[in-house]
Amino acid sequence: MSHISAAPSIHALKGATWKPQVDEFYSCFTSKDSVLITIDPDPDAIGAALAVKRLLWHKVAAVSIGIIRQIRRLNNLTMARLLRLPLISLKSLDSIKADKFVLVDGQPSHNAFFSRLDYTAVIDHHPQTQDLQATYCDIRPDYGATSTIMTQYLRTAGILPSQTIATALLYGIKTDTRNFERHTLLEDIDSFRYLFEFADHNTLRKIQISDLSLSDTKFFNRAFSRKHVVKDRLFAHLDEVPSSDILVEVAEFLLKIHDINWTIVSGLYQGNLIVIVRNGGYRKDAGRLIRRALGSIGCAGGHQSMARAEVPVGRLIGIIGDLSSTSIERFVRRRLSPFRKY
Ligand SMILES: [Mn+2]
Repeated sequence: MSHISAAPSIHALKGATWKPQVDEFYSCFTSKDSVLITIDPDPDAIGAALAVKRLLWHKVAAVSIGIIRQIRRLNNLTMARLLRLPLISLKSLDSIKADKFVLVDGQPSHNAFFSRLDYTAVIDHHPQTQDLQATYCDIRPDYGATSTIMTQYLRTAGILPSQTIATALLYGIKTDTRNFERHTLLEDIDSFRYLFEFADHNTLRKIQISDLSLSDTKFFNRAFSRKHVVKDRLFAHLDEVPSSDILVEVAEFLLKIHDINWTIVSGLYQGNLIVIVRNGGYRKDAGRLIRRALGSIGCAGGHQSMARAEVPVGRLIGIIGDLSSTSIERFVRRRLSPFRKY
């Protein structure tokens, strides 16, 4: 449920009222410390970690950012590459050489890796799930992003963000608030507005649109050549696909066609027929459509503008006889036809 807080404190928006927190945070470290910031690398965590690294720069002997898993999301890989992010893969606890640990955008209980470290500081915006042992804790569950909190720290410390840090923080806020469509405070918008002039918007745009791999393009080819339009609905069956994500990518892309109001893209994945439905959302209900069409033979559900169904191929063969492209295409088209009466 998205909401905008009605009454942020006026001081919070001036960006300089977090001095007690920032002073206390700094007091946890000495110039001899070697500090490791650990993150589960999503954009908000990465942005926040870069800000902590910047805050501690020249204040401690060494500070680095360790990621507890490989980055898989293509947007995030693009971010790490284009911004040349100094991220270290943490393979095992034994390989870690640091005296102090900082956790941002997460809590020790979120992950087995985190839970084994003694943190000096934890800064997060998820609801607190357990008593925290860290010397310094700043948990603000009402905030849309940890990057918002860290932007306030930088401003309070009088540090202007570099282009790299501003771009990462901005992307962190955009991602976690889903462009302010999701849980958002005025503080998030204020940090966003502050970072805006420091960020590299060309790089940010490339990061945001980079969600395809070269090998995905063959499924677009398939969709273009096999598309079948019935009234304002576009159908495309793509046969075996390497993940259901590609069906979503194709369905959302084809919705760009101005007079297509529904895209219905299907494929076979791990023994299931997956059907993805997207629509313009206005006075339509993709979830209801797909439940009526396929709910009786598989699991089907969704919201107004997006829905998905999975039908085990065993059941499908029982209904249509075989798994040829033509049979499946016809089956999906018949079930989701605009002329079908329910
Ligand atoms: Mn977050």
